[in-house]
Amino acid sequence: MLIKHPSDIRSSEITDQKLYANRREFIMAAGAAAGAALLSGANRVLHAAGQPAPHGRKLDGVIKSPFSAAVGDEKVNTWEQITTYNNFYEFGTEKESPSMYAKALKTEPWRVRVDGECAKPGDYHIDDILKGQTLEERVYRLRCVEAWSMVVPWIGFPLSNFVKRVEPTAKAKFIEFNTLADPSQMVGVRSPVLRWPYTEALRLDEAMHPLAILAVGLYGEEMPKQDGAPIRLIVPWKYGFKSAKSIVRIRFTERQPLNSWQESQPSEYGFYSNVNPAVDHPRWTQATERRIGEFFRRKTLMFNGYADQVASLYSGMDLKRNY
Ligand SMILES: Nc1nc2c(c(=O)[nH]1)N[C@H]1C(S)=C(S)[C@@H](COP(=O)(O)O)O[C@H]1N2
Ligand SMILES: [Mo]
Repeated sequence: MLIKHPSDIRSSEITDQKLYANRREFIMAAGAAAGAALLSGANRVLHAAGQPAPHGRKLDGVIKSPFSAAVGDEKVNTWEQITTYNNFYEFGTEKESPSMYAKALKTEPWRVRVDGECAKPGDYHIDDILKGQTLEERVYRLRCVEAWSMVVPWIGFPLSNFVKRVEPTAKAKFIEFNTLADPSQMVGVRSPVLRWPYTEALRLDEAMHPLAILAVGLYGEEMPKQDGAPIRLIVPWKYGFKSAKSIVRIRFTERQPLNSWQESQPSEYGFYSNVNPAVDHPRWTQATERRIGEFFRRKTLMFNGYADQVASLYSGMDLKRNY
């Protein structure tokens, strides 16, 4: 995320609405678009190694959730887009890297350690975590802090169900998530681009919100490795980096944890990281976004379009200060 990708620069230049103000400038814009098309063609050749995930096991008993985003004019992104354009720094910093290297991730057996301020700590096997949960398909917008976005048909269950089960104590105010950090399976962990293990956290009331889910699949199948198999967090009203992948530890704390991104660049990545078109990233605008697969930029929506459901969590808070 620290690296500005040529594709991002390009799309912001060619879709700047001001360029269309008069005919002369429109012609200039058309020229830029042609150049961009050539560039993206070259990119495709350079990154030909990016491979869509192989299809996995079908998940049974999945119901459609009423919490899905009303997609309307928004198309759900394709399997290929969702599994070749990823952020998963444990497998490298290029968008195609996870699709190339995540094959090495061993997802069975998988346990999640639960500890800290809760009455039922322990090592929970993934089958045990899933026992008794109804899996739901939730079509959510994913908005990356890098100003691109996707629409993904996740499959999962409310995070709150699992939190209730492990009984946080009265002292628990935050919940922290850690990703596996095994350099023998994850080539990216050999480079110090972030502090490993990848660490993200939520306030406990955010974690209890019905929109926050633990996801175990997408498009009706078990989670592709590049998307965070076998279990990951999805918090749709926050920038994508809050949604930690391949979770091996969940910890309840009294104090606010320090997230990996916040630690690496505190001026750029705060604790809350709510999607907010009014608060720019220091190096680029958050007012618009490029939906993967689309040409024109879209306006970014407050809380990524989930304001009606989540705004009350932040009433009375200054969201410019608490970015
Ligand atoms: N462990 C881990 N989780 C992570 C990341 C990462 O680098 N490592 N990247 C985050 C970012 S920046 C985004 S935008 C989303 C991307 O999810 P996707 O690749 O499934 O679209 O995953 C998030 N979760
Ligand atoms: Mo992101």
